[in-house]
Formats: sequence, structure tokens, C-alpha cells
Amino acid sequence: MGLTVAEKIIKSHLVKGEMIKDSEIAIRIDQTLTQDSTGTMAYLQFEAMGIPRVKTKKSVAYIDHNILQTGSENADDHLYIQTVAKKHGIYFSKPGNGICHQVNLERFGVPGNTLLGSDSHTPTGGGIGMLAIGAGGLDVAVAMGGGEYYITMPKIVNVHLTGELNPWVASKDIILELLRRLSVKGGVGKIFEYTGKGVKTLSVPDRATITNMGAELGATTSIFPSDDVTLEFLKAQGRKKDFVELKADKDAVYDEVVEINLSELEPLAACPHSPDNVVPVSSLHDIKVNQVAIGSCTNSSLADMMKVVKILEGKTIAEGVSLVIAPGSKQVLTMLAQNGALATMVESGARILESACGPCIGMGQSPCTDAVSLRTFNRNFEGRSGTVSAKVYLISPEVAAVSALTGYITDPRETGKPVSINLPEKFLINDNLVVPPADENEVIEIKRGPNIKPFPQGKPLSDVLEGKALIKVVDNITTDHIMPSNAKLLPFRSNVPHLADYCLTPCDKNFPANAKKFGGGFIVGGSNYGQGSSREHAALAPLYLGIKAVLAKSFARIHSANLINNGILPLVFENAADYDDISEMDEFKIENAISQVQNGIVVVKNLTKNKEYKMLLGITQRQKEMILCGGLLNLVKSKNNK
Ligand code: MIC
Ligand code: SF4
Repeated sequence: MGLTVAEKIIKSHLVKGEMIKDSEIAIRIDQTLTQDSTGTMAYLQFEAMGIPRVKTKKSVAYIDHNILQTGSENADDHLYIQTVAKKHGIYFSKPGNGICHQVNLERFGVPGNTLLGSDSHTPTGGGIGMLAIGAGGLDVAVAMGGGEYYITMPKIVNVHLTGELNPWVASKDIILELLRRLSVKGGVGKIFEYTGKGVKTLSVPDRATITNMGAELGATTSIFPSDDVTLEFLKAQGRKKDFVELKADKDAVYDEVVEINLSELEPLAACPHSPDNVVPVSSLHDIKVNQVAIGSCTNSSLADMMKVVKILEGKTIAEGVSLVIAPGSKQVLTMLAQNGALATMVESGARILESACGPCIGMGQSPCTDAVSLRTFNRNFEGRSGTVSAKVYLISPEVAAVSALTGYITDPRETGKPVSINLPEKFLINDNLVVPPADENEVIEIKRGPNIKPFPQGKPLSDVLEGKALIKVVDNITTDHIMPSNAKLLPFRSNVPHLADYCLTPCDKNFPANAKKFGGGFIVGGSNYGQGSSREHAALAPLYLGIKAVLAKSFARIHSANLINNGILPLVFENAADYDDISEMDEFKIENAISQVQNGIVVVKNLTKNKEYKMLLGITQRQKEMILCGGLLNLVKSKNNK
């Protein structure tokens, strides 16, 4: 039987298990990436493992999230990451060099390699045929130390592309169409592999937009084959030597097929407050726009920027609009400066931001109260922009630029002749903001600012777990709810005790205080609990607050792994109706927890209601061991001691 592209990469990296769907496998990791908002914690954990030097082919530490320096915290954390990277064999991408996923694609990604990143949008690398997966910081730390990465062997979905995009329709519309059809839960346990004649009509940045936002489907990752288009891209980046061809065998077997005829697509928008709330842009006309933001790891390539420039050329943005643009990397920004495009942007009225995540993670540029904000980004969860009442729509760069000019959400097809761009054959290559690691015997002092606090570590599982249902939340709760991120909180990513006071506060502002008052307890969630970001803080803050288990209808992949890595039980209702039965502050008790965990079925007694709930612990033997000893770090340490 033939293999798909994803299966070929998994097969060549398989260290444990068999490629049987739904069974646990472990793969070898070639490259890792971290960014600063998850990286500080990942490197503290790496240090705690006591491994002197990374064992990967390449590990890169990026600075792109925590770039507003309104106090010393972020700068201190950056210095910590820079020195820890230098010491342990990690390349350091300085602030200003760009967004991790954009830079990794341009400068480091290698088709056929595996990449593990402490950021949920790591699958961007699938745009050049990498098997690129997002994970919690601790998993990335283990991979840096040469440890394997465990996943459940995913189902492989064939997204079969035919036809060709019409003018004004963008690759963003392809992934929005998938989100419209499949929802934010539709990709759980799956890899989306793109095939068909439509593939060759898409450039590498187009492909990367799609694999990037595949994260919003809840997918393990997404991947394109590596073909002539990939070769051209790598040549333009002076990296022809990194090219290998990768294609699925003719008789490859996929678990599911999704057909998309590119010629039938139209400009789409994800409406507030979920990336799968997708409608045609044409249905949204007459909606007045306050802010347009162009950039993020989804849409900040040179191609995206040049399309925007062509639309803005010689025009002025609408009176009521603030337009902000963040080119994705130093390479993109320098090329825009050199070819004059930057001047065109500025002349039209755009405000140029540093090459970083910026407004995507609420690091500045929060819009006004009740604003309509159009963003080329990938997430529009409520409050993520920093303005709780803002209504964020996710759209393509074309829709963004056209709407910035009209002041209303505008279908660009109404505006006349489409723009066309020509990209240079050679991109500007200057990696002078990438600091290489030190030689092995060089002595490096690690600089730790006062903001770096010890992180909470799990304890071996007690045999009896007791406490209250401290909070009960609805379906699709995101990690932005569990551990909010914004300009005020991001500087504290290395200070879990501080962050814990904000845990789940968008759902219930009293949650942290109640957790402290009652000495910990339980969280009750709906389905797809913990979707979104990879931030391990969404497990570390509950751990700090004494949370013993989360009872939910289902979990998002990365968050569930983060809970287990930190010794918190992710329990799934066998009977979803039991969820309805629970009231906040009900008293729970789990007896014989150790043997129940070993058996994979845990009975939770609701002492208040005099009921019992059968909960499933669908985790592997290895994960059970982790829970029993209080998390991955304890497990690694106990193995190292042996
Ligand atoms: C995000 O897009 O939510 C982030 C910020 O990049 C996160 C990482 C984080 O929370 O630090 C992600 O996607 O993993
Ligand atoms: Fe940064 Fe936004 Fe991409 Fe997350 S989604 S990595 S915050 S640009």
C-alpha cells in the first residue's frame, strides 16, 4: 500500500509504536522553535532537565511576541532567552528579525524534516513540506534534549484541490472555506494533506497561510507536498540545497477526502468571535470599519504585502479607519523599504509596526470600544484584541486593503481590475539578527531578571482527590479564556504566581480567589475545552491554584497534553448528559485514584447531588505514568536518576 506525504515523514522519523490509526507513536524531532511568550518557561524546564546542549539538527529561539517594553520584564526575559540559547546550542533570532513562523519558513525550514514548536501555529512549516507540530513548552524542551515526541497516529485527510482561484480570491479563503465546512473541532486527531491539480497554482506563502490556519481546525498539522514551487521558493532564499521532492504515492490511502474546487470560491470572512463563523464578504457590506490590521504569521509575506501596496498605491485610507501593517520579517520589511513599497504604504496613511506578532496577541493597537476591526490574522476570540467589546473579522489581505480605502467591509470584486504582482527571483538574504550559539567549552553566564519566578511542579498523584467544582464553563473555551494574554499580562509569562490571579477570569472573575479560598478543586468544561494556543500557562496556572482534574465533554489536543504533562487529570464524560447535572460549588470526591487512573476509568462522586459520574481517561500507559508521578518533568528526572 502506498504512503501519503505525512506518512512518509512519520515513517522515516518513527522511534516507537506502529503507524496504526489512533495508537500512540513517537517520532524523532529534527528542528525545534520557541518564541518568547512560551520560550522562557520552556528554557527554565530545559535547564531543570540538566542537559548541557540541544541534540536536534537545529533549534531556534525567536523573540516576536513580548515586544512592548513598558517595564523591564520583557527585556529581562529576552536577555534570559538570549543567554540560555547561547549556552545550550540554540540559535537566537533577535527582536526585529520577525515572527517565528515567517522567519522559520524563509530561513530554516527543510522539506521532509520534523519541526516541533512551542506555538500552535508551528504547522506553517507544512507550507514547504515539513511535518511541523505545535506543542507545549515542556514537550519542546524534551525534544531539544533529544527526547522523542509522542502523538496519537492521526487520521490523514486528503484535501483535494481542483481548479484555480479567481481574481480577488486568496489562499486565506481556502482555509476559511475549510473552517466553514468543518468547524474549530473538525480537525482534531487529523493531519490535513493537500493534493490535486490546484496545489501547483499556490505559492509557498499561499500554502503557508493555509497550513498556519489549519491550527484553527484543531488539527495535529497540515502539509503540502514539496514540488517545483517549493524549489523556486528555496532557490529565492538561497537554500536550493535544502530541497527534496516529496509527493504521495499514487496508491496512497487517505482516511477522508474533502473536495475543494478553487474556481468556485469567493472572498470570505470569519465573523466575531470564532474562526469558523465564516460567511461571504459580499454578505457583510455596509458594515463600517474602525480598524484594519494587516500582518501576523498568517498573512505577512512579501507577496501579501505587495498585493496590499498595489491596492493602496496613490490612494488615501478612509477617514474613519486606522490602518496598521506589520510586515512578517526583517527580510520582508527590508525588501519593502528597498523597492519603495514602504513609502507607498506610509503615503496612503498606514501606520507601520515592527515585524512581530503585535496586535494579533493584543500587544498594542487595541481598537476603540465597540470597534469593527478587520484583521488578516488567524484568531478572533472575544477580547483577544485587548478590547472586550471589539468585533474582529478575519479576512484576506486583499479584503483588508480594499476595505481600509472604502471604510466599509468591501468585497474587492466590486472595486474593479484585480492587482497583479511580480516577486523577485532572489530574496534579500541577511541573517545578521540570528545569533549563533557559543562553542561547547565557552563559559556563558545566564542572566535571570527579577521577574523570573520558580514555576509550579506537579506532585505524585494522591489516592483521594477532593474539592469543589470551582467553575463550570461552556463549549469551545479557548486558552485565551483560561490564561488571558495581552500587553499587561504577557510580561509575566515567567511569573506563574502573578498570572494565576487572572486564570479563567474572562469566564468568572472570582475563580482564582475561590480556588485559593478552597485550596484548589476541579474545573468543569464543555466540548473542545482548551482550543487555540499552545500556552502551557493554561495548565501551569491551574496547577498553581491546586486544580486536580478538569472534567470536560472533550479536550483540544495541545491543552490536554499540557494538562497531563503537568500532572492534571483530563477526564472526559462517558455520558455527556452528566455535564448538565453539575452545579458550581458541588463537592466532588475521587477515591482510589491511583488504581482508577491505571484502569483508565475514573468515577467522580458528586457528594452534593449524591450522584456518580463515569469519566474516561483516554490516555496512554506512558501518560498514566506521568500523571502518577506528577508530570513529565518528574518522569524525565526519575528516568535520568535511574
Ligand atoms: C497565539 O497565537 O495564541 C500565541 C500567542 O502565539 C500562542 C502562544 C502563546 O500563548 O504564547 C500559540 O498560538 O501557541
Ligand atoms: Fe504571533 Fe499571532 Fe501568529 Fe500567535 S497567531 S504566533 S500571536 S502572529
